[in-house]
Amino acid sequence: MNKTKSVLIYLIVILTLVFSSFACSDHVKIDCSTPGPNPVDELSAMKCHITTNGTPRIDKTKDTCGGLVSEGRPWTYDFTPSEEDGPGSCIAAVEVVESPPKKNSDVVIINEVNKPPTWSPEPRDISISMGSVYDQVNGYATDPDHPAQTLS
Ligand SMILES: [Ca+2]
Ligand SMILES: [Ca+2]
Repeated sequence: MNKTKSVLIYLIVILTLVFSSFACSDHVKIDCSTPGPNPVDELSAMKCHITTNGTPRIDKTKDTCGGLVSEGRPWTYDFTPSEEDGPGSCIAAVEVVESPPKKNSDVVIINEVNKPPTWSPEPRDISISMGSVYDQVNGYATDPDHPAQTLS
C-alpha cells in the first residue's frame, strides 16, 4: 500500500512538472481577423491580436506589412496599408525572443478603394451662356488611385 501511495505521489509530481513547463514555455499567436478587419481597405487602420506570455516584437525575417507592435491587453499588431499596398496582401509576422524563441504570422488581404479623379487646377466659378460648349483647356484630370483607372 505504501509503495502504491509513493508511486502515485511520484506520478503527481512528474505530471505537475510537465504541465508547469508547458504553462511557462513561451508561445505567440497573431490573429489578423480579430479585431481586424481582414480584408482591410487601403488607407484604413487595422489591428491583429497577439496572444503570448512573452514580449512580442516584429519578426523582421518574415514580416512584409511593416506594422508596429503595441503593448496592451492584449498586445496588438497595428497596420495601415498605403495606396500602393492595395490591391494585394502582406504578411504580419511576430516573434517572442525568450528562450526558446517562437514565431507566428498571418496574411492580411488589402482591398483597392476607387477614388474619383481630381482636376488640376480645379475648375471654379464657371459660367457659360446657353448654347455654348465648355472646354476645359487649361486643366487636366488625374486619378489618385494606384493603379490608376483610365480617364475618358
Ligand atoms: Ca491602391
Ligand atoms: Ca479612381
